[in-house]
Amino acid sequence: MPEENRAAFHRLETMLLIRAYEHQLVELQRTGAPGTCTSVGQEACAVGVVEALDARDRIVTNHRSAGHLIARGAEPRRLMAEVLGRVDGYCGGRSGSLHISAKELGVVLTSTIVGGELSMAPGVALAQKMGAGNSEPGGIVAVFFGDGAACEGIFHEALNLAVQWQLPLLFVCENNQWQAFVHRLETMPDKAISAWARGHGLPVDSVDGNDVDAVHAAAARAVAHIRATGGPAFLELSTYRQRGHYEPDDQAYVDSAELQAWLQRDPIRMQGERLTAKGLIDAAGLAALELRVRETIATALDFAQASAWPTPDTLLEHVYA
Ligand SMILES: Cc1ncc(C[n+]2csc(CCOP(=O)(O)OP(=O)(O)O)c2C)c(N)n1
Repeated sequence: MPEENRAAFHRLETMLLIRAYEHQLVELQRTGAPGTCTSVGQEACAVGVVEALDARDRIVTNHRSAGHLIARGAEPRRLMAEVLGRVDGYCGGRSGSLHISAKELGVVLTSTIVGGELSMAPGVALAQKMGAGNSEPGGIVAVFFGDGAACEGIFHEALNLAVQWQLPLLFVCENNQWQAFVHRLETMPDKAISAWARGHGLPVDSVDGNDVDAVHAAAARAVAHIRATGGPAFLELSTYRQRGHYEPDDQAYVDSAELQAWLQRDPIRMQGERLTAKGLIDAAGLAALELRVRETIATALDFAQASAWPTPDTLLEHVYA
């Protein structure tokens, strides 16, 4: 199979895996497990961008991080163990879904403080540039944040610093149209995010965030620019948060016509249709792929539920003071 087709398949399977993982978390939450903020509908952003990074690179992410982690190669069973607070989780069960970090994957941190990721990413990028700490030569940093974070002052501070200090930093705004329970058009003019970024004098690309191939192509261009110049680049990915802000959320405030329109452009559906149109997959092939990811998630759940709770005598371990 040509490389291009293999990549297209891999993107579809990774998006399916992210979706199945998050749907499992939603189910778990209904039975009393800790709630999470899912990225359902935004999988193409995570998969397209993370695939353009390499092992030297670092990721700084936010409260919708499952896609970024899974696209980076995180094991769903260890993620699930983390969310359930078990010792086999990436942070020994101490972080839940909102504060995960995975050093072995180069995922430096998950910030649940909106804009917190933007305040820390320039520092991580400066370390990469200086060859400090655990950085690797030539490595860059990708920071993921939402349209709500783009309304905060730190957005401009981070962009200004990255441009002035020429930091190897890829800004990735997942514009999912929502800021918790507020539609973004109540807080900003349409098309504001890219315009604001452009004002800081760095390359800016606005892309259909539900088209995984388009996201990947734009991310690859941005990463190439950062590696060639050492300076930052910016991507705005237009997408849609299909589920609520967190679980459970009845989405009573959502315009159902808007939601339905975006569901027609679901990123997994679009990639499935693209592969089908190329004759690379059929309905049976899609069903087999879906079955495979469901089995992976079922095994992950068994693993997570069988994992032990941290014991009280470890309470003060990993505490920084
Ligand atoms: C500084 C701060 N203010 C408010 C909150 C509560 N909060 C959590 S997520 C969120 C919405 C963020 O919107 P956006 O940045 O667009 O990200 P999205 O949730 O859409 O992915 C808010 C207001 C917070 N965690 N941190």
